Amino acid sequence: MTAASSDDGAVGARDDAAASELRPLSRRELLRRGAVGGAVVVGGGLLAREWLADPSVVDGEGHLARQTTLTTPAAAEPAAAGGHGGYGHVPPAHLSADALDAVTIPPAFDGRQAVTREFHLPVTEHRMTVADGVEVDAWSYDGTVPGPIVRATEGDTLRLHLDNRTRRPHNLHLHGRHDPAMDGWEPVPPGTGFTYQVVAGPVGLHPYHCHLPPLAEHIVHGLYGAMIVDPVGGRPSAHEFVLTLAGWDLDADGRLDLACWNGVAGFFRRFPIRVPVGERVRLYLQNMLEYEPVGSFHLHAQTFDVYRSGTSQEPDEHTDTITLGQGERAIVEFELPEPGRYMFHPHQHRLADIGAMGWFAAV
Ligand SMILES: [Cu+2]
Repeated sequence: MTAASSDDGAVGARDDAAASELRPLSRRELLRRGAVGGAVVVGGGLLAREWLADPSVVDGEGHLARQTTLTTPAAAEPAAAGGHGGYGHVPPAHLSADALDAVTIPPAFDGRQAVTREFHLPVTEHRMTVADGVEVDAWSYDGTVPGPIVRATEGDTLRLHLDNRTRRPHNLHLHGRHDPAMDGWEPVPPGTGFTYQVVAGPVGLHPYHCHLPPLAEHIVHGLYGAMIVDPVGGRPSAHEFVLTLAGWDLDADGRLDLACWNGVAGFFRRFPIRVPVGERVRLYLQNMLEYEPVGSFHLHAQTFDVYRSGTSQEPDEHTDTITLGQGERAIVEFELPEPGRYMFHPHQHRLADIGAMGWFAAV
């Protein structure tokens, strides 16, 4: 993975625009990138009802017939509170719609099995802009918060190379099943490294995170990520996204000041996640909140299948809200049958109010 720091220290905005111009955009990329550079800008005076019903128009080829920016118009938001709008903070103004793609869209299942997969996870400390006008001292794996999405097929050998480039000890603890000698609770001193080698399993979604005491301090600074372990042969085709719920404690008082899906407050409120109408969507959800005993994911206007921890391929329940304790995770699947915007947020509404509210746009 490439370190993803931009000039001002914002993380997640990968500088690969030039490379992306050299290859045709996939349908998925088209849907995502259509959110920027549109020819028709949604005016600030558009009524909320019109805005909700008109995410954009896509022709039969999947091309955007009428490019429309999906940035949220102020008029479609509830009354502003504290200058931040009704749902907490807004993302940094310089971030584009694809700024979090690297930590949101997982690498595609590649069909390989019984192979060795290597991931390089340097730990660094740096400034990161996590809401409009809000910078934090972030500690990260490979320059992004959350860290890189690790993906493997059950039974693969995973080699995770930790390189501690900071002035304090860190490490990498994997959830899931593995040799206890590779559990990652032992400190990796500053300036040194360690390679964790495990056999990927069981099938599911498993977080990884730093396990240096005090754990809450290390996690709330950004040292966490997601590991997807696919069954041999993969899961049925779907549009896949990883959403990690976590937060930032700006004044070190043991209480979150910002809550985020994938590190940046309000990002998916500004830039809805675009999915095709009627096609299967699979979310890999995990709760890496500190200082909050519980989080959840609630989807408006549609219900979904829940696969708790992703360890079974038969759904555990069908609902519109799933509650996740710290470290818990789930895979959820749904289709959005009608064009429009579908809100999502934790049902702990303080978390939505401080930045963890977002939208899906079915187009
Ligand atoms: Cu740490």
